[in-house]
Amino acid sequence: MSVPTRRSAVLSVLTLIGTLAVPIMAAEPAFASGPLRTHAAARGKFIGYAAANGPLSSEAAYRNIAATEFNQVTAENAMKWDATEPSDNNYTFSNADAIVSFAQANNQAIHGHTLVWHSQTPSWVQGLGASAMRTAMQDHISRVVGRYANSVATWDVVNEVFNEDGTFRSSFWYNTLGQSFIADAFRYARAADADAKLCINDYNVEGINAKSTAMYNLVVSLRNQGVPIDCVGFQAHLAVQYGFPNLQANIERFAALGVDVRITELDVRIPLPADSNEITAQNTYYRNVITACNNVARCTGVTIWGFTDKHSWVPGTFPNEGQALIYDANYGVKPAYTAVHDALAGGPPPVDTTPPTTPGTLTASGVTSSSVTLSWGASTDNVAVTGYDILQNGAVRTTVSGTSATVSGLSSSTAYQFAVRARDAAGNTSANSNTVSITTLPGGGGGGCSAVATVQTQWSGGYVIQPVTVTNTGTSQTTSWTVTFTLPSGHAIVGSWNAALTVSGQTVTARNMPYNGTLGPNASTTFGFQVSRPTGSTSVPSGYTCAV
Ligand code: 9MR
Repeated sequence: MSVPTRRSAVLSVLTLIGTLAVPIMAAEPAFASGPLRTHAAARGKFIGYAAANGPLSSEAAYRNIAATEFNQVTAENAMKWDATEPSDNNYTFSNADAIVSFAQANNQAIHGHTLVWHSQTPSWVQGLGASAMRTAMQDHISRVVGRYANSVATWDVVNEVFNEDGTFRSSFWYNTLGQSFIADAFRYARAADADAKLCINDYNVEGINAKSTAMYNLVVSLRNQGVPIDCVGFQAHLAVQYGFPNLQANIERFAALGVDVRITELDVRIPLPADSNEITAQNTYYRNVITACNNVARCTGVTIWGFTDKHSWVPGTFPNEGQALIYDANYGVKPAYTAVHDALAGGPPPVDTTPPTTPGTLTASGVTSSSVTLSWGASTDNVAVTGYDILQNGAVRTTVSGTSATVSGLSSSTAYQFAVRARDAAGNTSANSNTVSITTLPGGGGGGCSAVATVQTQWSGGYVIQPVTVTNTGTSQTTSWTVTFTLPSGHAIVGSWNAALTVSGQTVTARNMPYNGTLGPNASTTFGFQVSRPTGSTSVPSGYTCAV
């Protein structure tokens, strides 16, 4: 028989037993057909449209698409000042209410557009002195935001306050009240609805440029003053002839400030007549906008400014340009629809660069001469924790899915340091946990075992020894064991079970079978055998010894 060396024993038990072995899978993106809103929702985003009251009330095709494809709505005009308060303290909400009702019936989030803007604001406001203008602004915001406090989730509080060079627009607001009208508008809106997300919105701020940098600096300044601003809106009225902005980088820099980013008024116009290259470019622009928003967690979604070329503001503002939306004038889907759909449905999943949180306190227990049990607190992740790396003396020993593990195969009387870190599916790893230091127990007694034999039955010509109980009395796991005993003269082994017996002179050697050689500390197994003996003999074997 060969007693295994420590090295072979160590190698044979070089296993790690993870507990709670239930990996958490990240959600797959939605796929294939299905309306836009299904795919956007699967990403936790909105896909919205700007609602026009005319077709909403009179065209079934418009209503069907609006209800089916979108999970968010912005009133294209119905919540603006000229629509809601055309004369002082004379409020008219019928068009706004119609859009709110339709949205609620179709489970759509409602974005309020817009409270304070230089355009579409009645002349009675524009002619007020500073004090009266501030009061009118406060009254208007209080009344409109208050009315929709339970239905409108997000507001464009101020709209288009910058010039292209980043200076403030010389609007009647700015000229009468100075820059402070912006902070005041946000404070009045917060007072009217503590929960709504409050945004600043503008055009030509999609890329990184002087205007968007002015907006960025204003957001920083407002937040430093404690002004309640939660989000920025990039209108994204794009045109294929002007090139695509560096949108994602710009979204990312705003997101890093801790504000949400919305694409609020997307359309992509084309000089008419459109050629195939321009249509291809339009598709790419739509896809790029959706993808940029997909890629940044704080980009909450994209609203398309309308959805059908039948009802678009573009031809009325830009002569000889148009076809800017994703449905044609007959409500047929255009390639741009497919571009939006596929970017929402089948585009790459969001790039995850957020590491899991650091695991909770790591503790060690159950130290033996060759193993230790480690336990730690679970980490969390913006997507999912997929596993924990166990670091042994600074190097990754293995990765397990649970929050405890037994590390085996250690050398006796040896100092080790362990730490753990969490990882996610994107390969981000958390900071390391605290380090625990342990020293394994001495290995001298690591290989001990005992054998206790019982005479089950005997008769004049023989006997049965059952069980012989083999117990691991050491501190490490066995891989084999051998029991020897002395057979009285004239006795012969007739048969055996659960061990392989060989006889040499009067010495019998019983070795484990392939299936019962492995015994953890304190674990037992049994074997038995039958012996014949000369008539008249009453003796039985003696001198049982066990070795591993
Ligand atoms: O689409 C809107 C159009 O019907 C109105 O006539 C126009 C009046 O100013 O406003 C359009 O919407 C604008 C939005 O409110 C703010 N950003 C620019 C949009 C297009 O002009």
